[in-house]
Amino acid sequence: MTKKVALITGVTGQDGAYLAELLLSKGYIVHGIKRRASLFNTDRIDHLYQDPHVDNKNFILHYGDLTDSTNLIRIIQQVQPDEIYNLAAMSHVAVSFETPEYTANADGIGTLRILEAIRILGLEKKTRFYQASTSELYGLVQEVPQKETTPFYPRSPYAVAKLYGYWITVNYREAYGIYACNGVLFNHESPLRGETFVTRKITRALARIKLGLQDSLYLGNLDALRDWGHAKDYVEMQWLMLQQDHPEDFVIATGVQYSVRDFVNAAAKELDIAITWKGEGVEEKGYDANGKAIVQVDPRYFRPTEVETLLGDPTKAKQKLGWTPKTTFQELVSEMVREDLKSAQRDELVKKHGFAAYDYNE
Ligand code: NDP
Ligand code: GDR
Repeated sequence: MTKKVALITGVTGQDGAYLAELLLSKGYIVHGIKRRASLFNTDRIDHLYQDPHVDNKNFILHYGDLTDSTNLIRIIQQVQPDEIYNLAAMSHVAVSFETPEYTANADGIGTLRILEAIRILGLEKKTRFYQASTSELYGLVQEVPQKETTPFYPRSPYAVAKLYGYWITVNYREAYGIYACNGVLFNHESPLRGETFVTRKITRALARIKLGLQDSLYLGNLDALRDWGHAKDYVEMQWLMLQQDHPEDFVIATGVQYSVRDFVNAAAKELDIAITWKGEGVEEKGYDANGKAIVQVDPRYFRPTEVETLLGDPTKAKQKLGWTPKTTFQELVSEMVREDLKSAQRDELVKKHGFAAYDYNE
């Protein structure tokens, strides 16, 4: 039997790494697009690396960028993929306010470039397409919980760019009969999560505070509410969406909501440390626990327009795809804390033996 061929954009990111692993375990030949960087940027997928000099490789990397049409057309022509997973994006909501034009180019027009490549190469009937859409589309929420039919109200340049990506995917499905789907995924985290997203920032800082490598953690809006799942569970859905008889869009979420403050408390509990809350009126709310870890509100992390609350309704995915999330909030926090404690222990060892440790207080 010939092996299925998949192409993943954003293969070096959190989801890209989990998805590549999943597809390889299912017997796929997996191609990934990585960006050229001045330092190695393949940490998350190094365990999957295969020597380019040996035959019959099933994991192959290509240099590329979502802002370069010629590059995308060439790679897709060469690879002739059965499935494309478009995970690449400038994915940080706060940073999108600093780089709005680039974000629109990569996250919005980048999606169009891939769909056009499929069309230009005459692959409409062969290649299935997954678009990494987001709960950020709901922004200023119009309905609770949010489901596939809830109206969108994006609140950042990132979300507006992703809105274009969402609709161009729907349009190419309807106009050209491409099997194209949007996964509207709510926040999903893991030990592989980027260090500047709030969950990883918290687990990493508290683990270091536990070991005396730093004193404080600076955060923005502690009251923001999110529906947090595990990335490993969510990439399974990305694959399932491309295995159906007809292409459809799906909301993927846990249906349970916690605040940023809840996340801090859950991580502190795992590490058995108490928190002292400071700044922006938090003391007045009676949160000062005189603890070891100082969590301080820093307005620099507030966004010009915030998404205060997100809560997903994954009923359609449960019914049509038979999917339920496997990891609970507590299990997720526990795994992230455990992994960050291991790396803090490595830094502690280095420090004890006379080398300067990095200051990760960002
Ligand atoms: P990451 O930020 O971890 O990964 C993003 C990936 O995109 C990285 O491989 C990055 O490369 C790559 N990338 C960025 N810009 C470009 C570009 N111009 N050309 C090519 N590649 C590029 O994101 P996640 O893995 O968390 O998310 C995957 C996708 O899902 C993203 O599109 C994100 O917006 C979306 N999403 C994520 C959710 C989440 O909670 N994680 C929820 C909903 C949607 P490099 O490593 O070089 O930076
Ligand atoms: P989000 O994730 O914006 O939901 O986007 P992030 O973890 O950045 O923020 C979640 C909430 O926490 C608040 N917050 C902070 N956020 C960061 N990054 N740093 C802080 O110090 C901080 N303090 C409080 C934020 O204001 C926000 O309310 C993620 C990304 O993965 C997107 O790509 C994806 O589309 C959505 O999830 C679903």
